[in-house]
Amino acid sequence: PARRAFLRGGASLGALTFLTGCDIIDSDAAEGALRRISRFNDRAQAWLFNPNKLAPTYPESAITRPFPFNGHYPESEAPEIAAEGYELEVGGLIDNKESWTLDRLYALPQESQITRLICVEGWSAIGSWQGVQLSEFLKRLGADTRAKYVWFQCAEGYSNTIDMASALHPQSQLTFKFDNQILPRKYGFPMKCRIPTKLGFKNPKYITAMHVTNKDLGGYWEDRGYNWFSVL
Ligand SMILES: Nc1nc2c(c(=O)[nH]1)N[C@H]1C(S)=C(S)[C@@H](COP(=O)(O)O)O[C@H]1N2
Ligand SMILES: [Mo]
Repeated sequence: PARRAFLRGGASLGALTFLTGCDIIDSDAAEGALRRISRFNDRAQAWLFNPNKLAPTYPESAITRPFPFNGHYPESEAPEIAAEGYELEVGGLIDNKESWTLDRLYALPQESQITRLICVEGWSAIGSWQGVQLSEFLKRLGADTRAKYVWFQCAEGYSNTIDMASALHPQSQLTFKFDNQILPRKYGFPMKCRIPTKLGFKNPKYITAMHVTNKDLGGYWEDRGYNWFSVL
């Protein structure tokens, strides 16, 4: 039974003690065991991830207003990026390494989604986002989609590494607008990546660079012990 509970993604304290042979309130040993279990969960979740399963979508009337801001700092300290001079740097395992100005990005075919953002801190909110499908953008870059990861660098030092299957998921979006308006500063101007199949912290805002890679370059919260895969 402990094993089954474990595979459902949540191990009880008792099960953890049973599995790891260490007292959970105690020590570095427990911390190390938790990290190993977390990595195990990441692998299990990657195997279980169904690239065709869609996140739920909602009507306009369900949009949360005002939509919350979140970051590891107060809203007043959110990066302020000037549209003029902004360029998205692209690199790694792609054919076309030319940077993207906002004009070029805005000219890409766009689609819309009304989905729920779920934060590990214990809140969720429904938002409306518009942008280009990440898979379509990767295609235009001539990306090697057999590569394992897509890595995002953000203006204030935040970062994320996303597995390629999730990057290619039909609802994963390079997002330029919130509620049909140019993305406001608090939601990540000029660009965020919306991945409704993943927790909020796997949705980078203020993106300045994107690389296709076979190397796991980690991320801000991942490096601090959060589950890497963080699927919903
Ligand atoms: N660049 C950057 N992106 C980020 C964060 C951040 O601190 N910096 N926080 C993440 C977290 S934890 C959440 S829940 C969402 C919040 O997005 P919102 O401000 O649009 O609600 O952004 C994610 N992306
Ligand atoms: Mo979050």
